[in-house]
Amino acid sequence: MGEISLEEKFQNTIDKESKIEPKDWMPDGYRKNLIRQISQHAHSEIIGMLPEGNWITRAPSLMRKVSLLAKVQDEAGHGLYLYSAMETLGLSRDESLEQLITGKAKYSSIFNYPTISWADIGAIGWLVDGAAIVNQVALQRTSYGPYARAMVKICKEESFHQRQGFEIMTNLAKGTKEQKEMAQNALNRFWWPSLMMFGPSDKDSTHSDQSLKWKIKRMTNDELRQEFVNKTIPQVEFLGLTVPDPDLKLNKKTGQYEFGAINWEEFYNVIKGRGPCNKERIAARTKAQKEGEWVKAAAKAYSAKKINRRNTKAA
Ligand code: BYC
Repeated sequence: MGEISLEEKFQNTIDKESKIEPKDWMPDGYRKNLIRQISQHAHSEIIGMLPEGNWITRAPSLMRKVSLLAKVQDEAGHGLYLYSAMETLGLSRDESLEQLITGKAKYSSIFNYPTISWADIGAIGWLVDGAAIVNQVALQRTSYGPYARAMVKICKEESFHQRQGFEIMTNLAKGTKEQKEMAQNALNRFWWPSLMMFGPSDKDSTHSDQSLKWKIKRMTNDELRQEFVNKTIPQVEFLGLTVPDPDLKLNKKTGQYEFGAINWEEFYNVIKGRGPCNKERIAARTKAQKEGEWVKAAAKAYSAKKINRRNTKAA
């Protein structure tokens, strides 16, 4: 039997559901595609802190403030796990953050929408974290070890966020007439953007075929989107709310909810930087990076000093 190539060996490892680890040989395209996806995922986590952070000082009670603060901190933690996973592939955190503020790297479209009422915080926890979980549960089986392991921890925390958001929505939906209207209004604005989080339809997705072959992605964009709709509509009904989709219906034969056409023009506008809050989000990140520079410099100088001291002692 002849020798198999590195590429074949790599694909065999993936086909038998073993993980690829940082020091393993991998094709350049696999590395690049993973850096792209993981860094965009990390950027989404930290940009995702902005619309929610907007409500920390205005949360309606101390309990709500504490839980929102904890959620936003969790998102920062998710960013850190993901940047660490990305760094094992050779791109530094600084380079990656530079790509975020220059627009070279994307982040999730959903965070370019404003949070204009308290109900939006409920809707984000319920729908946005809900959509993120559907995707991330599948990504726990992604072929790259550090990414898969980060996902396990992230999924646990996102499930808690989703429950927290649903509880806010339940209180509002079962509250006064004005509160119910606020909940319905948030659902109206966040429903379609949540469906867009899963990316373009399968026929227009550029990376899916290769990512599925390499098991970077385990399900297609449309499969994940359908799963999210199937899971979420019974929750909408429980809340006594309605989704802004006149075409939504349950197909009794397949058990799947069929939904109306997504406005792809809106999606592409948002991911090209023309959404309602793109400029504001990048400006906030740029400011944070500039103003936080001294903290990074101080931390680096401190750790260099510690290493020096350790080396001097050892000598
Ligand atoms: N927004 O070939 P495709 C969270 C881009 S949740 C912006 O299908 P792929 C959080 C795509 O990057 C959200 N851009 O791409 C939750 C590509 O452009 P490039 C984060 C999008 O990668 C609560 C082009 O469109 N989750 O963090 O195979 C609180 C063609 O698309 C979007 C993840 O990132 C979008 N929605 O599939 C706080 C999960 N969709 O790169 C935080 C990991 C597509 O060629 N990522 N594009 O310039 C994934 O699973 C996949 O990357 C996606 C897209 C399913 C999102």
